[in-house]
Amino acid sequence: MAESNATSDVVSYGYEGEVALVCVDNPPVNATGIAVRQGLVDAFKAINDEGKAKAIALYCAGRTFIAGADIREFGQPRKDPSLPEVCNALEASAIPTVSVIHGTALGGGYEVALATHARVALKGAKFGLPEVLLGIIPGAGGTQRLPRLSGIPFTLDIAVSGRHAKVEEGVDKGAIDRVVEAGDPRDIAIAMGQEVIAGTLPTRRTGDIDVTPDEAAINSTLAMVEKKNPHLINLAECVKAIAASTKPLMEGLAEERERIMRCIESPQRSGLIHAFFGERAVSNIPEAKGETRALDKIGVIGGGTMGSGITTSCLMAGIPVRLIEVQQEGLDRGVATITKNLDGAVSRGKMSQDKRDAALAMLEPSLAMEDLSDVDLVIEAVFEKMEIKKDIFGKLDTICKPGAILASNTSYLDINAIANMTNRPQDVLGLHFFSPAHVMRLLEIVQGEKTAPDALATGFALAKKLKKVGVLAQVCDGFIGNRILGHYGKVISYLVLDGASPADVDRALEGFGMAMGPHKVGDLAGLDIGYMTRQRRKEEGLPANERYGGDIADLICEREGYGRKTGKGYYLYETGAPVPNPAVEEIINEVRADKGITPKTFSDQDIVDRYMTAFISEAARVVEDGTAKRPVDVDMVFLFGYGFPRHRGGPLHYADSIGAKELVARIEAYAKEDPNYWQVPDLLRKMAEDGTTFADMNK
Ligand code: T1G
Repeated sequence: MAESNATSDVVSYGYEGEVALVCVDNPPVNATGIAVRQGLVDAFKAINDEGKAKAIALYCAGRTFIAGADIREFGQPRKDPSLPEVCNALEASAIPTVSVIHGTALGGGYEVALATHARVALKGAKFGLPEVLLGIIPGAGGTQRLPRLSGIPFTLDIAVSGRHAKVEEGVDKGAIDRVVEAGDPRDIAIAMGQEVIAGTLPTRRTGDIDVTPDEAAINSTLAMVEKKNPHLINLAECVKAIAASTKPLMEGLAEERERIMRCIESPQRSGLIHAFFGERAVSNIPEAKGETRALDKIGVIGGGTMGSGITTSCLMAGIPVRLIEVQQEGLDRGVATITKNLDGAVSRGKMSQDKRDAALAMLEPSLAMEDLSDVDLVIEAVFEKMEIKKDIFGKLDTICKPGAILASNTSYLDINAIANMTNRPQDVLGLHFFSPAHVMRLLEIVQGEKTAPDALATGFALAKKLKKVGVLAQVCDGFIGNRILGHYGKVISYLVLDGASPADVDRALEGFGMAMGPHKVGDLAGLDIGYMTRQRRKEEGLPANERYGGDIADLICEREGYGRKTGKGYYLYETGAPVPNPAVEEIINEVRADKGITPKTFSDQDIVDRYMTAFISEAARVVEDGTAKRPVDVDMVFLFGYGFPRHRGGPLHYADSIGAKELVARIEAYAKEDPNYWQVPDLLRKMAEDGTTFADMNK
């Protein structure tokens, strides 16, 4: 223990002269689990009872000041003292108190600091109230005390965005009292306690300060959150809790408590916390650990959309890239795209101009594949044609140095077939990026039969360097994401064939939380991509009794165009905003008539149910056959690669809210219309019999 008197196994206190020191030491981030809460209350009580101190300084051991409530406790039975009670006890201390902040004082951590009588931070530290990112709101006084120090507008900014602010900004806003040069938090705690005693560091109870009302800020923020995130109830709850800060503190705290409880009980909280832990869980696997190879220099083959996006991502992470193209025109185009991407990052405030210049200076364009002889890893990002890839990997086999990793960005081709074009299949794997590759965070890391463990672990190390979410996938057509998309994409065409309009489907799925309905996405991406895939599959011969759903889309491509880029697709784009294309309705009626289909009516819920049941059934099969390691891996693929609504947690987290029994019943009912498409996965049937959940499989 850092101090001599332990009040729990993670909190201790001691004295340096007339300064009492309270230390929290609860790795990894000093989250306020019950032992921290009880320890703090007991420490502050003991120091006040002993009366030996004239100031109390609270600091933390380890990498950071308290980074929040222990998220793992959510959904569990509550244990007192609650964090609000801890904060009230600290604020009530008769002996003046000061918090010393280092690392990230977030959520409940910053709320503890707000309840002390002054806040001093080490240079470089950050603070924030990111609870809304977890589907809840600050629930230990943050919505009530921060307005007392910094006003309602700043509190709205910090609490509704969930952003981490620099402590220097906090000083400007009164949210932090002082920033000191970095040093040992305990030493600074002693010095600040002495300053409190000397009166050179003023202290006051935050709760004693009045709040200036600001109806305009409250109402404009309410309007903004209800427009921007109509699905997230917690944002409006957060704004309304902040509005209550004009009441006496205890009344405001009571309202804040009532509002956070509403959020904690919502499925959004469960989905967002699943997303928080899932993002970390997917790389917390044996395959991602252990020996890795060098990643000092990367080669990218192909300067098209993907190749330039991947190159941009590597350059932004500070990794030099040699970009290879076969012709000068293509190479110039790639360099221009990369330059545009980097300039975009500067204009979006994602990187400084200096960093952008340094990144661009690490780009070495070349027309000679031989220039890849010294790179540590090559990422091939050329056309999705197996012959081209085999030819490239055959050449790389002789050009690249021993131990260099040879990766393909293919989105569905067989990595094993590519690996077998080399004498070093142990160095080959798939690194499947998602467009735009310098923005989308998902990276599917595809393990070949012979991929060496250190090569695979290097794939995860690259994901971490690029700040991407690396998910392990086994080889199959489409790996995890595109394989599941390939299945649920069919139900969308079946719904339109059987009676729904494209606009009905888009509206229903946008109501479910998708950022954009599938037909608008198709128009945006270009309908020609799907058209070519369908023609390829038809040439290869469709599976015998599969219902072909592409007639309508084929005719739209042949008669109307490819969507936004040609001005016409499912929608018309004359005015910019998408308007349903009347010609599409005629095509739909024509195809239905040809097929003798009598259109049915589908409610928005019917559409969501069919879509998600199809989605979940293929996702279950992907887990069942081991293509994905666990359900959480599938969830993260769709949160970080396909825009699945984050507050739903992912398709299989959402599946648990329906239950395996209901899902099996739905599939059996739908199977009466199409027994080939609607088949109950064995895993789901077993879950229905055993009463188990996908969450059980994540443990
Ligand atoms: N509770 C439990 N575990 C946590 C945690 C938390 N709050 N924060 C992080 N961890 C674990 C994480 O799962 C990982 O575990 C390890 O710590 C390192 O995290 C009443 C109710 C602090 C910026 O939202 O933003 O307070 O994988 O890998 O990249 O109003 O963690 O090693 O087993 O992310 O350096 C509000 C959430 C909670 C902060 C550090 N607080 N955490 O990032 O490391 S709600 C938050 C973070 C609340 C009150 C309400 C980040 C970080 P493992 P890491 P990092």
